[in-house]
Amino acid sequence: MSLLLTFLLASFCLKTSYCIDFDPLGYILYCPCMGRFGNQADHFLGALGFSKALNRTLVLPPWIEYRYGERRSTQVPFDTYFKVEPLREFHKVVTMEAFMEEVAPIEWPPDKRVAFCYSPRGPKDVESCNAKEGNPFGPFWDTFNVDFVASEFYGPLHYDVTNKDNLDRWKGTYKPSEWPVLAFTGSPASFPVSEENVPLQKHLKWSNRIEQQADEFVRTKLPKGAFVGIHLRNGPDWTRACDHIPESPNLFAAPQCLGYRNEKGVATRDMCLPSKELIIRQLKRTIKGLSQSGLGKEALKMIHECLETRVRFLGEVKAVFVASDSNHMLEVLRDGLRRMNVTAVRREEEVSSPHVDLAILGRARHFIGNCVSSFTAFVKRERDAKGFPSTFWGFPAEKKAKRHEEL
Ligand code: GFB
Repeated sequence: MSLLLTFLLASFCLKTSYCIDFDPLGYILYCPCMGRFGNQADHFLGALGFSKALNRTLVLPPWIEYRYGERRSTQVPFDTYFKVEPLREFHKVVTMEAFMEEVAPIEWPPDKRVAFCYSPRGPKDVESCNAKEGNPFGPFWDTFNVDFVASEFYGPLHYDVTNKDNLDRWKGTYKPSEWPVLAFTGSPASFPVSEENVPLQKHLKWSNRIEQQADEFVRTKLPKGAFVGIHLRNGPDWTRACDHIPESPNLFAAPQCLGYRNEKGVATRDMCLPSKELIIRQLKRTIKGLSQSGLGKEALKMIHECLETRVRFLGEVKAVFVASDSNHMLEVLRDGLRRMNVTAVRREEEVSSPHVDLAILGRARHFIGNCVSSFTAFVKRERDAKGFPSTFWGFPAEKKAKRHEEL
């Protein structure tokens, strides 16, 4: 048996560009089945923290995308957008494609594929995770020809592995020798990302392809000088979501500015859906502030870092880069900023590649985002990790006197 295993391991090393060592401590697999990119990224950081705490290899799932006019989700390999190696410096990871090809035939054969969920999902009379019921659940597992033979309900265990008792129970209940693979129906993580997992963002590095596209845009489409990046989340789904602000004081990603316990206040309409007047006022104030701040210690540190990260920090602010899911407000912005000699620019092909927008926002001299949006949260975390500044629309609330003064 051990001879056979040695032979198999050796052949994997020959077949792939890197060796896949089986992890005797087991694997964690999950479907990032909730929301779009921002939500999935929050969940990813949680899953990474969870896997690290259980000391199991995290299988990097593809990103799930929803294309206009298509009934089934599309699965995009993890490494299309992010490098795998920097994650390896933090924890054991393997892409789902490699896992299914190299590891699953041995560690997770078809008759051992059990779906994990907290409690039964779907039809009440069936005690099952129904892991493949609906979109994106079915298409996700179908991409890898996975069917499940049974369900395992792990409740009342939960994902908070900072709780030692809970962590010990995960380890004790699901020993790697009996359960080499824990395959979760959804992400083993909370939304929004829990406070302790926020810093894990520093291990997520854009793939070369995304970096190149972002660099190319900054180089060829933005005027020479520094730029401010802004995120305008204002499509119809968002407008509807913002209607829930009065009864949801910490809606979606809002803890990123309000704190996880609302220490810094409650969400407001201005934060969720800022008016064009507020956007112009805040932008003018920000740009003015940047032009007045000399090259202090902080700026010098940034310039030093920009040599590595290719951030456009030097010189006067000449442009505002606008990322939006719907209305970029270019004319309004150009009009409002004309006297400051600042223009507003967007990417035309952005709908198909929001990731390039995110990477560009990560390179700005300053970023203003939407505190409630998890799309903004991705940029904010990336910039925090690099020590770059970010602020949010309508937060902290403007003082009335200040607002009138600037009209
Ligand atoms: O990323 P996401 O979960 O952020 O979902 P929120 C919003 C999606 O809209 C992104 C597109 O993944 C993009 O596909 N999008 C948003 C953008 N902003 C931009 C942008 O600036 N540029 C480009 N190119 N695309 C929440 C959802 O969105 O909205 C919730 O996750 C719910 O599940 C709620 O649907 C209403 O946190 O902003």
